[in-house]
Amino acid sequence: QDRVFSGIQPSGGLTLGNYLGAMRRFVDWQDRGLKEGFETIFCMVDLHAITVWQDPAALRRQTRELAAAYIASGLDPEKSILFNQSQVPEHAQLAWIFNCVARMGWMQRMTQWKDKAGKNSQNASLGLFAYPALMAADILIYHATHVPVGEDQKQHVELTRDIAAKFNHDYGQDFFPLTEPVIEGTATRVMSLRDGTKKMSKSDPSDMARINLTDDADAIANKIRKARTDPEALPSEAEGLEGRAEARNLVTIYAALAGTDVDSVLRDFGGRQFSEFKPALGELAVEKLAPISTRMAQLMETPNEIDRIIGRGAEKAREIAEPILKDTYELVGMIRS
Ligand code: AQP
Repeated sequence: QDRVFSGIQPSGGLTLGNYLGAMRRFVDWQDRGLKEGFETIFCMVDLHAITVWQDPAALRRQTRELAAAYIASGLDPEKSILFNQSQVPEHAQLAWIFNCVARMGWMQRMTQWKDKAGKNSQNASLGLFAYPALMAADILIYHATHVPVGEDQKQHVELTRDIAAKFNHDYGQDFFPLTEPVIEGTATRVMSLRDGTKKMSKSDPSDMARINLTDDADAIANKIRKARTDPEALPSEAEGLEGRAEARNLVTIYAALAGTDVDSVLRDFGGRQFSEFKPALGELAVEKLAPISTRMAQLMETPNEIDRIIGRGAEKAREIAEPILKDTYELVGMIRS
């Protein structure tokens, strides 16, 4: 039986990268799940967010904002399970077991660890190092079979398979599924507007590097106008984007927002200068994002209602997670009485 799980960290304002690479695709999965009869589970991973410092008041606000963004993007709490990670304690409980299954060397190879800990890794939190084991627990506590993610999370989902395989081997049972990362769509890696070789990220120190889901029309248009580009006109075929990371990024964003592909965008804009393309992209981005930010703002006016929705989601999630944790403890040899 298929089951889909994914999550996003409430670690700051959401970006266009989170929307195109993750959220928008979660909605497609929700609809597919309804048609084909499988469950879809989406989470605000607050335990992951605190692997780097989060101000408590900001974390609360960002968690509610992420819930609002999920709903505003089209996730329906009646159709998908929508909840907050720390409200389902089974995630952390299974993560401990996985901390004992996963090997130090596996974690050390993770590029996210290397990028985020940087040269000063002695000062990074232990939680940041163990991040992928908690992520494996998020997925496997539901026996999820498919995890839609952006390109950057592929390595972590592959590690989830390694953890599942080692657990199954060590305890002699085919217990956890070998989950598939699902990386599909036009914009699986949206890049920074200031540097086409860096991922667009909510924690980038420069706000001009990203489009936030809460940016207003002027801010969106301004950021796109100021986005770094080269002086050439747009090519008429995709091969012409080779070695032009910034140009490729803007064309890819256009294609993803318009629901088309890069070739078709270049058919329309090939030979045109950025001075023509950028305003068109700005207009399209505002058209697609404004309804989401408006709906988010409405939802944020009633935080108690958001809390009620995610509390109900957590109850539903626990109904699945509890028995799986119980069986896991059983396999490991822990007494439950
Ligand atoms: N730039 C991106 N392009 C495509 N997909 C992206 N995702 C993130 N950035 C891009 C996808 O969004 C989902 C949630 O990511 P996350 O917030 O849990 O963690 P992250 O990947 O570390 O995202 P950020 O924005 O870079 O957060 P910070 O700055 O806090 O680390 C994932 O599916 C991810 O692939």
